[in-house]
Amino acid sequence: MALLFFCFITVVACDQKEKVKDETVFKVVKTTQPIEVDGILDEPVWQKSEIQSFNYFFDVEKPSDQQKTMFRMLWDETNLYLFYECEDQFITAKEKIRDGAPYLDDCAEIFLIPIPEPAKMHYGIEVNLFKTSNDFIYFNDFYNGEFASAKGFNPDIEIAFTINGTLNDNSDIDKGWTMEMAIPIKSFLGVDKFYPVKEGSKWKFLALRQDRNEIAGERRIASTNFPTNKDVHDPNVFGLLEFVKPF
Ligand SMILES: [Ca+2]
Ligand SMILES: [Ca+2]
Ligand SMILES: [Ca+2]
Repeated sequence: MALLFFCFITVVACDQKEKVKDETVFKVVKTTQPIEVDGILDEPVWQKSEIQSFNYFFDVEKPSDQQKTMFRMLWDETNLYLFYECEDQFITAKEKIRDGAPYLDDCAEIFLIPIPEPAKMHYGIEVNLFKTSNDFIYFNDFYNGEFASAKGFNPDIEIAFTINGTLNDNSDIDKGWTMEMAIPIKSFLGVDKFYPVKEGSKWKFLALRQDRNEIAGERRIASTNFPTNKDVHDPNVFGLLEFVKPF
């Protein structure tokens, strides 16, 4: 009986390993050069980073809703660095209060689980073009099957953006915007004990963008780097990233 049980466990473990092996892994390259967080992609190391585009859209109602986003990420001993390049014909921002609703604006977002499996929690950071951040720890099943967000999570994120166009003025057609962020690794202190930020560690993540194109109302389009079922907080739709050494 004991042997049977052992075999069963082995098969399950092998299955899970296969799953992990088949998954696309987004490589996050280590930078040995300082990154100036200014919204400009001129550090040579960014050219060595992998690029993911956000090809999975939802709530698209017209062709102009489907706007392109390119996403890059780097790491060093102190920070995770993120870079979003967003094409955008209508650049908008409203929310100015931290932990409010910047996700109803043009907004760059990242959800992170500091282990390579879908836990029932993730860190979320969502930033609009007023540098307003909604940052939280999301619990999928906190109480009676309901989620809850711990919004008291307020990491000291460095944020910079550029705008090629006009903010909150739809009388013209804009080109787009960029956002560069440095998220301190110490924000994950304690929870990173299993897979600390170092070469070879893998984390689950989802990178996304909200795209608001109208000044009035709350209509917006979302796009992600991995396919989702519209529930972007479902950890089962997250993909994998791996921290790798400098090229
Ligand atoms: Ca820069
Ligand atoms: Ca917060
Ligand atoms: Ca927009």
